[in-house]
Amino acid sequence: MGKTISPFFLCILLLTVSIRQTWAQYPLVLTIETDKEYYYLDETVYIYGNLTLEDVQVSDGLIGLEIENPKNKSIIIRTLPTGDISNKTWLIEILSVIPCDEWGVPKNSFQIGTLSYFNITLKNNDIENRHVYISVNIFDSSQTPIGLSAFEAILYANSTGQVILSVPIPETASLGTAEAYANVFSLRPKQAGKPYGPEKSAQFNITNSQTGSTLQAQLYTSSINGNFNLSFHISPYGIAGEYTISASSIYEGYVVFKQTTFYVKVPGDVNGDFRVDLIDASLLGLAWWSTPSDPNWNPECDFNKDNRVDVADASLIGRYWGYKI
Ligand SMILES: [Ca+2]
Ligand SMILES: [Ca+2]
Repeated sequence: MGKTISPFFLCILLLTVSIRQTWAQYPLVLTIETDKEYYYLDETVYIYGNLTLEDVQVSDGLIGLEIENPKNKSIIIRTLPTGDISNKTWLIEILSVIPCDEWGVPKNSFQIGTLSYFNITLKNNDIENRHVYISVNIFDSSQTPIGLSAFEAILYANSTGQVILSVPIPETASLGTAEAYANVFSLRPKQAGKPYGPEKSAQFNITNSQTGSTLQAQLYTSSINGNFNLSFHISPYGIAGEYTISASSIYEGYVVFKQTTFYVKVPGDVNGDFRVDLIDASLLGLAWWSTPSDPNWNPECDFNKDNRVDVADASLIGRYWGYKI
């Protein structure tokens, strides 16, 4: 009598194969990218990504994002939705963020060179006490991140809490309508902390001593069907070098953490030593008036990326002359 495979055994075998296929990859996948590998100071960085659970777009997720400059200082902490999250309830909600003075009295404009304050009220909807990392991140009217402040605390179960965070407004901030984003995480995103709920924002004005301004800020965040994106401007007074983006998310009990980097160069720095000096000027001289088809073409001299090395590029050397880290 020949041996036959029992249907029961075959069934177990198939089950094992299918389980293996399902679990070959961690079910929650987060991608994060930038539109370019490197940027110059005073350019706009565009970050985008996607969240999927078992290959299906997650359209009601939250991504915690943190960006550190080359000196390991955080310049951005934000929470980005991956779609419409308006009907969801959250473990912890930010009820309000109100620009104010140091005593908590509402105030809607701050002078450059002074401290701005933000009164943040949170509510813990959970039956457990929660450790919270609360941050406020401000962007000026040119979408440049200009300040960040954070605070850690325990938020008791089923209760509300309030904190006033201060952020200095730098002298280099653009005047006009600025935006403050309040966020709440279990830990900071860099430490794989997860967003507890959506961010909340408030507008205020940045003025100089003489006059206010009525410029309107435009916000470039949007999300649809599992995708998220964020764009921001790198300050012309910013720091050149390698920036790190950390992104974290939690969805249906799965957690993900991802990091990527981008590079910021100084316009005028041809040889990439983070200084703008005579060496760069002489390299620009060698490539003068060239286009990509010329033998003396040097793309590193074309700072404004218009495929010609000319006065526009020379003026950027002039503008950043003497720059060093
Ligand atoms: Ca240089
Ligand atoms: Ca050029």
